[in-house]
Amino acid sequence: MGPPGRLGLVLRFLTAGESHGQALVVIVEGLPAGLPLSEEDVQGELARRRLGYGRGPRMRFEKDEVTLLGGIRHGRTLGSPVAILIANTEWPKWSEEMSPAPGAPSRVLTQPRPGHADLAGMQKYGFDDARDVLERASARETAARVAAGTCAKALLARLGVDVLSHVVALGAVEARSGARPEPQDLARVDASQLRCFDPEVEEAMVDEVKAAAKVGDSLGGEAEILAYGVPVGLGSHVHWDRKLDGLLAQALMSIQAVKSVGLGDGADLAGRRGSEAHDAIAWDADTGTYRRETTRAGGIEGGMSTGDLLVARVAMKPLATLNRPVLKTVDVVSKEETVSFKERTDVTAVPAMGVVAETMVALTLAREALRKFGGDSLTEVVRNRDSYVATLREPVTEVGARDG
Ligand code: EPS
Repeated sequence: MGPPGRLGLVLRFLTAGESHGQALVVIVEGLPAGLPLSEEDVQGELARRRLGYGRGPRMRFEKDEVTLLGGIRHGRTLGSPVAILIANTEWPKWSEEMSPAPGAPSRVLTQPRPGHADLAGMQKYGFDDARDVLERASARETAARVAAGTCAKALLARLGVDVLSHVVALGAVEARSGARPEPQDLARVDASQLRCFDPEVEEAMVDEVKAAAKVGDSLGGEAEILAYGVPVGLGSHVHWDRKLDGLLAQALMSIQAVKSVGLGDGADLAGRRGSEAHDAIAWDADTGTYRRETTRAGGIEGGMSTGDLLVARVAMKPLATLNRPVLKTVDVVSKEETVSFKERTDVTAVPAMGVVAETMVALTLAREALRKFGGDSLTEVVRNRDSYVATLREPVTEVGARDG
């Protein structure tokens, strides 16, 4: 993960596996030693990714069976790469169609589905079977990302950073109050059928899903990702590829079906006057720190975290697979016009996308935190962080008396 070359090496992860293959695998490299991490932690995050009214039946029978393969001993990381396996419980049904052994599939998919990777992938890689593309392009891959994100969240928790998300728009229904959950509200958000913080809006969203399901249609929406406790100074203004906003945008845009990412008030800022578009700086004499009074910039200025609440808003398009034959396509063999159709799919996956977006934000923040506070053990990382934070604190009683 991250830009290639030197910058990507601090904390990186690599996933492998196909949607209906035997398993997904992820290797996370760069975690310090001594970080508490358990199979239950990973299971817990994976279960959160399966949440949400409007998911297809596969979410009920596809259990994510986790095995920690390497890098962890007696509940703590060793500083070596962490390898996690997520078995696909659907594998027995697919073992022949997806077999790695030489042979041929029983059925070749020659009708690429619009809105998916199918056609461009077939052309680019020279495949005549859309399955050779769609199995890897599938959002099933995000289960492996979430497993990696569990490691990042565990590290961030030790640094006092909490990342959470909530659904703020689904189809035509939007939460307009601006109310934001805090870390202690996460269980309540996860208990909501659509991971929505406002119960009234949640009800309208459920109706929206029911209405779309009835006519075999799908829905997109938006999730807001919040990171509490981010220290000032992650990312940097000195190079384009070190800017935290740029790194977050890339990480979030890489999520399947995501079409836009905004930080703070995002695209809304473009239509405002400058006097209404920025966050005033205030001095907090009680804590001896600066703070912003609003979150318009989303906690990032000049590519660096400001130490205030980090806010990202991520928009997902409606899933391109529909339970209704309306999207036109062409058979790549006969060149005849046909329609894309599937009998089993999700109506919406926006609640799950929010959890995946948390993951991508957590991995980005953990990587940038390690770049700034890096050490071989968790103790060393925390010590580096503490000494940095101590240098930021100014004497609270002698305002104006500090000399360089
Ligand atoms: C997906 C289509 C559905 C989802 C799947 C992603 O699978 P299927 O076509 O087998 O019913 O259930 O998501 C997952 C399996 C998951 O774990 O998120 C797609 O086309 O991306």
